[in-house]
Amino acid sequence: MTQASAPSPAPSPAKSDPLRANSRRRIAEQLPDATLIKWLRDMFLIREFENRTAQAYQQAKIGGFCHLYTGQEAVAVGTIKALQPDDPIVHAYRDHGHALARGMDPRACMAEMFGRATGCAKGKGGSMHMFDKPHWFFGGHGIVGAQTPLGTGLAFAAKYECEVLGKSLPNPGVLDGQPPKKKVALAFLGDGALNQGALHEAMNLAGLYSIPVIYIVENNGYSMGTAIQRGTTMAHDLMAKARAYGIEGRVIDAFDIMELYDHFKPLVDACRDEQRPAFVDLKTYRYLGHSMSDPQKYRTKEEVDQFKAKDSIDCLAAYLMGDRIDAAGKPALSQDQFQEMQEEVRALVRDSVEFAENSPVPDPAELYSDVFVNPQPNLSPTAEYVKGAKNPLL
Ligand SMILES: Cc1ncc(C[n+]2csc(CCOP(=O)(O)OP(=O)(O)O)c2C)c(N)n1
Ligand SMILES: [Mg+2]
Repeated sequence: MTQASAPSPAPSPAKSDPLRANSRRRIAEQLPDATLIKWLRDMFLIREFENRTAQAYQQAKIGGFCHLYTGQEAVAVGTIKALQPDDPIVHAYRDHGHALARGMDPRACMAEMFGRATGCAKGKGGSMHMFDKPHWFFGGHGIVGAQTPLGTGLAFAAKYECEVLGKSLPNPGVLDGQPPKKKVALAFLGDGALNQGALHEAMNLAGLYSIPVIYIVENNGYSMGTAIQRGTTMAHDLMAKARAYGIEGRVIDAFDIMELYDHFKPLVDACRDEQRPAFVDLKTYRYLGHSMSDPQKYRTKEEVDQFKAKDSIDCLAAYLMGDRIDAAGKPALSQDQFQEMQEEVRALVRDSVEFAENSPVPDPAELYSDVFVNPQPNLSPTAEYVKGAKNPLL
């Protein structure tokens, strides 16, 4: 069988790069200790949350599909911290980390996985459907690539509010009632979504109408068990796909959160300012299987270990406790402070599990609420909508 794309090597761990030193120097100058310490804490929260999720899954307390984010934490934290709090975000199904990085209460996130009424989607979505409107987090989507047109639509809506409605109405914010302003939407996708038609239709419109959406490819090298170069053309130069739609972007090493932020933040600012799209190929890696059941025959333990040696959390912790020192030689973070941080996070995650366990399951009457198609109108609180009397869309 022939392949159209040039052969591309298996994913390789980030090489030491002189540019990284420049990134660190810029970030060190721009950002205070407290900000970097918060990044570390947020990445550690995701790691710990996923550990406890795995445990609860093995104990059959969580059911359904469940995909852990362990290893990719720097992507969610480093990109989302570059946003304004009301910039919209959409994601695929490996979404717990993004929800937490965006500020979702860990209790609501864990309870959702436990299928409890206190979950962020009232326990009806589960692991793949985290949703948090106050934080402008619009899912959590299970169909590969399906979220990318939604992200494009959210960006289009924000641009339309700002450029069209904003000129004619005094306070027209449709989604939040706030005066419109320039926004950027993030549409996260996996490398496996690169070949979905939905993505290409969305990118075409984004290029055509200059829509301020950033397509973030979390390129962890695999789509389930298929290595990227086996299933995707131009795997060695994904930017070619964006260039075809007139969209600019860049490749960023996403193992080092400081380097990621250093390159990503200016891109967000430019897309906001110029109201235009972008596309980024973020090199990352997942440490665990695709989902909870994955024998991982498609890769070796040595390959995984090579990436673990570049762990984002270890790297930032080492920087804060070693390299980043003040004039008196004191590190930005002491061993004791790091210990305290870990204990605080562990307690928070334990609390989220207890909260989920002690929460009620959804009322059966909820079964047909908040759904588009109601096969049982007589059993549903939305019955009147279905009969047409109160349908807000008619
Ligand atoms: C349209 C569609 N096709 C197939 C699937 C089955 N599926 C679920 S996850 C997945 C792999 C996606 O990999 P990638 O986008 O790289 O994300 P990652 O799991 O690496 O985060 C596939 C094929 C699906 N959910 N939707
Ligand atoms: Mg992937």
